[in-house]
Amino acid sequence: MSLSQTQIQEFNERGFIFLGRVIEKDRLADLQRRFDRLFAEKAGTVGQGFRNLAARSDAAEDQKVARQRMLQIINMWKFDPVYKELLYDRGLLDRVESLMGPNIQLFHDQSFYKPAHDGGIVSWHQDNGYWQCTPPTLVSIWIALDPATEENGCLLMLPGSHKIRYQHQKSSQAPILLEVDVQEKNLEPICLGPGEAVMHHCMTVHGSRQNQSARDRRGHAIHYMGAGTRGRDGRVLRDHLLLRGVLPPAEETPAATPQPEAAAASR
Ligand SMILES: O=C(O)CCC(=O)C(=O)O
Repeated sequence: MSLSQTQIQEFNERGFIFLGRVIEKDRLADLQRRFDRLFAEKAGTVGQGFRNLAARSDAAEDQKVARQRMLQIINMWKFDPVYKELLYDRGLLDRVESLMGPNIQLFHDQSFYKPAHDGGIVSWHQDNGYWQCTPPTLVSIWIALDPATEENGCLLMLPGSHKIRYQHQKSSQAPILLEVDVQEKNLEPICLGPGEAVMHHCMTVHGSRQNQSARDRRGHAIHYMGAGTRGRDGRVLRDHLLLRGVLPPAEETPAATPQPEAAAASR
């Protein structure tokens, strides 16, 4: 299902839009089961795409002693065929195509498990503050696998923030997360029902708070890029999965100037 002109306009103005329900009940139950199985398998391990973002760092000793849990599995699709199939979901890709055209690659996907009672935060950040892709036009679809509420640490977005390139600093959390100053009062809570989704621009400031409630908050994000997007080293990310359309021929993708990581990572 393509986006309407009104949705596209809203996305361009605010940097995100609510998509409503994108996953039907039976499929959702399957995704939840597979999510739980993978997180249970990886519990107590470190690495291979799994980590606790609430730990002080990615070092094994910090990961083991962390008091809170904001658990992440990067590249779920590599671990589970149903998550791989989801990458090619026609309804999701049609919406992405409305924003970035017919040639779409996967940047990566990831699942987030913020458990009841001790779920940790995700610092405010712009995704591309870390990814450093060119052009910075990637979009993400974040799908709720549980009700996502203010109590259990739903996503919060800063409307209009995708129009500004904020300076980031390394977070005191795992080094992969970046921090940016936000006026908290301007944040908009992204409350979703299970199977509902939000779509956001890679420059939209977002994050999430602790989960001290009695309900888990599970979510799954797919990050899409226009075919031919370049990574932080200026090279075209040719080896990423092509989800729809075609890759531009190599001769049509002249080298870009690498993004200066230090500039974006310092305040
Ligand atoms: O699930 C969260 O709380 C954070 C998700 C996030 O940062 C993202 O999908 O880009």
